[in-house]
Amino acid sequence: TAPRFLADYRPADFMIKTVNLIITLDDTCSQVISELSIERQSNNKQALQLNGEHLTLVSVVLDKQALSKEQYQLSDTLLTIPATSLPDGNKFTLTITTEINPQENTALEGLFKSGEAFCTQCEAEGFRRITYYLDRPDVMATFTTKVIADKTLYPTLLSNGNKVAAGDLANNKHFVTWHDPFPKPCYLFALVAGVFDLLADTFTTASGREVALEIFVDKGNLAKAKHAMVSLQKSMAWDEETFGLEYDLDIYMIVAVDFFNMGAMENKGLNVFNSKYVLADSQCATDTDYFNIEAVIAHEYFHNWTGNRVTCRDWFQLSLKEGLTVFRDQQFSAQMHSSAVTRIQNVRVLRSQQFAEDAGPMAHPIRPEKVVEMNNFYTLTVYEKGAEVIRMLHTLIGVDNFRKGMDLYFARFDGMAVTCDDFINAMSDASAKDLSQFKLWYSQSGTPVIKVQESYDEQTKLYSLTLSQQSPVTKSQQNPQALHIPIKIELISENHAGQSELLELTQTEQSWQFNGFSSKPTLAMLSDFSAPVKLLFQQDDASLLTIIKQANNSFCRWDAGQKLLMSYIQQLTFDADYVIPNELLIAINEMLTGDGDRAFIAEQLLLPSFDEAASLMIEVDPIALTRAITALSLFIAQGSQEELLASYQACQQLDQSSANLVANRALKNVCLALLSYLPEYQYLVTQQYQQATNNDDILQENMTDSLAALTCSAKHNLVDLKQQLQHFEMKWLQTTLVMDKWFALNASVVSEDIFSQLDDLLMHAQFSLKNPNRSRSLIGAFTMNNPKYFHCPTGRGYQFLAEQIAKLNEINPQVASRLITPLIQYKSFAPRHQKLMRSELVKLQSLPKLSNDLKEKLDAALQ
Ligand code: BAL
Ligand code: ZN
Repeated sequence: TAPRFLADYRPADFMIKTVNLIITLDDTCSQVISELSIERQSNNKQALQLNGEHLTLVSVVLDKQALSKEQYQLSDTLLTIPATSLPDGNKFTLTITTEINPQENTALEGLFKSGEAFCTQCEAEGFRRITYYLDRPDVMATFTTKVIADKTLYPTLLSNGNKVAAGDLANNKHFVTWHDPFPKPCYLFALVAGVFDLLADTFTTASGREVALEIFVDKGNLAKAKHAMVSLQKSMAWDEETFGLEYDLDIYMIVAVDFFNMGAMENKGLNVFNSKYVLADSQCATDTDYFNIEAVIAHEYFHNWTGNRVTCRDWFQLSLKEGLTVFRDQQFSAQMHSSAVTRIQNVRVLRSQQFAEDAGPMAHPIRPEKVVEMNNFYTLTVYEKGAEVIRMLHTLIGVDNFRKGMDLYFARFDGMAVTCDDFINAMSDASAKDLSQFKLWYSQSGTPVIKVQESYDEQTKLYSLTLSQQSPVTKSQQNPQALHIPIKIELISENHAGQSELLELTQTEQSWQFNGFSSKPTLAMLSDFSAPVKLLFQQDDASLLTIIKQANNSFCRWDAGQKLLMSYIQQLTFDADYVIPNELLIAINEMLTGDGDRAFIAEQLLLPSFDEAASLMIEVDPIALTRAITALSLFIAQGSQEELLASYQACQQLDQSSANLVANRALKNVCLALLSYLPEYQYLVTQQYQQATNNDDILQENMTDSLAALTCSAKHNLVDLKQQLQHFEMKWLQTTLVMDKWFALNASVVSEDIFSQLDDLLMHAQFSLKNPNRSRSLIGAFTMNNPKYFHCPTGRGYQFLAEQIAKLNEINPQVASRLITPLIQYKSFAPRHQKLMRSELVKLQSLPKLSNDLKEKLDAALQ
């Protein structure tokens, strides 16, 4: 497929005003009758070109007259009705009948089967697999959908909007008709049919309307939907309080399914969710699962305004809705939990994965300019960096102006499909801030590097700070411009307790002076991580230790610790005999024996991951890096063992509110992870596993603790590991989401025989490449959590990944294309590894039936 360019955007020649769908469900031959009322937009007599893929066309009827085959043209991707076949008037009705095979749809785009249920995924371009349509987000229509299916097999029939009719039909069939009064693009269309348990509740909006809330889950899972329901109610209240945004339909439905490419989908009034982001109880879900469920429920709910009421003009504008909605869900999570810890976790994701993406062959601005396969652009850049761009805007104009800007955005654009520029203009008008330079964040890719130089004049007591910025030069970005970057800093000195400043860096190089320091202050850069940048700033250990102890900003305190740890990892990578200074242990012991927030201390003790470290290094030697991280962990474990043990035990004994329980578990399990490097403490792992997974009192069982113990067992390949994994498997064999964790654990075992284990796992009765969660839990977990063997010097890890991608290419191109990420980023590794990774990519490039998704990435990686 040829690339599409942002610069080529043209408004549609035709609009679709209403869509009447009658969908009769059948496993292998579902019938779709689509009646479209169409309006020509200009007097130019253009042909009508409708998108359609994997469809069998049965008939085309124009204003009640059947068209003969000579009156239209059909290709694999388009139904074209030439101007000569269209009526003279500007309005007409087109009725198209098609047939589709949901059972064979393993790509999980359009209408497909998830287990026994039918469901849909239309974003970005899946609706064209349901019927011929103008499949673009700026074509917005009101939908009425009649779903017909067998009454016994599919008692629940759902679509967008409100239920307007239902009844029985012949042959044990029944129907339900749904009407959505809000015009929407077809990517927000949804249909679900199946047998479900229903958790029902209500929410009363600020203006007093009662909204029915319905969560549909597989039979037997009702109790596991409660957390999702409470999360939804919290999200609805938060959006009213924070942005004055109320829900607009009478009903909000969520359906949890097991086969889903994404995390969830914000279809109007009918969200479809990966069951991973709905189902939880303390026995089978971790604290992280609970957190993520709340965040994803919030994210999809927030889309109702930022995405659905105001949507994207074209897919290049994806960050308009995604960056903004991620920012909104991050703010929500920060208010529901510790804002410091939430921010730290956001930044970890950004620095470990988005920075790597922005430095790799698929680097793109948050508003891409060229796309081959849109599904390849649901990226960390569009989402996470997109959210950072919104956050910078929030920092630059302030919370009150941001709210005014949001109000203006909705006042101007409600019910419309708009652009990122429209959003920024609303923010600029509302705040009277010139954001023209800020807009460059939308068109430049790569992580900017900020060089920091400071000086202090003993005579004048003047402290000077010079910052210079450089965005990367790439083939598609020859001449990057200076960006508008909010830099929040803190100056720590004896006579100034953390003086905070917001600097606006707009030039390539810029200086600031600060008066009145009796001695050189210590600079804490990027409070709250105020911009998604890398710093080039050599700060000595003493300064970092000062920041750890004295900075007001908790992010800066955490970040200084990470910098210290990172500098030791780097030194150890070059020199395995490097002697780590004891000051590190003193700082760690102070944290452990102090009375700080336990969740925060847990973050401080968590070493930079392999990916985080790698994204900050050049030509990473993965073997040396894994060794360095192990050496540093061992050093801390040995040097702080008494304090770690004391903290571990103290956390276990505390029994307070549930927020504290989560923090206690976080700290306890970081301590366990470090202690488990020492053989004399490995009994704790066995003990914890027993208590958390095999307890006489079932209420004491806890998945966070169980998984933490198993992770230690897998990392050190402990003697009990095999038995634990077997026990865990038997216990959870019937619980799909927990079995995903089991597959992930198996893939993470650091053991010589991992490759034969992986082969066995692929053959496991419960493994299937057709289920995206399963594929990710085995293949994704191996590549992400097992760097030692993924990067093993023989290249076998790379080969394993490439073999699975080759199979997935034909089963589910979207999943294949996600999983290939670590291979295409080969240029960040040492030449020996680059060569091995590259050779796998070359082999993949010659696959027969190579999907667009993979082809786009392979072409970029190998050019
Ligand atoms: N719109 C795709 C799923 C999400 O970002 O919510
Ligand atoms: Zn989203």
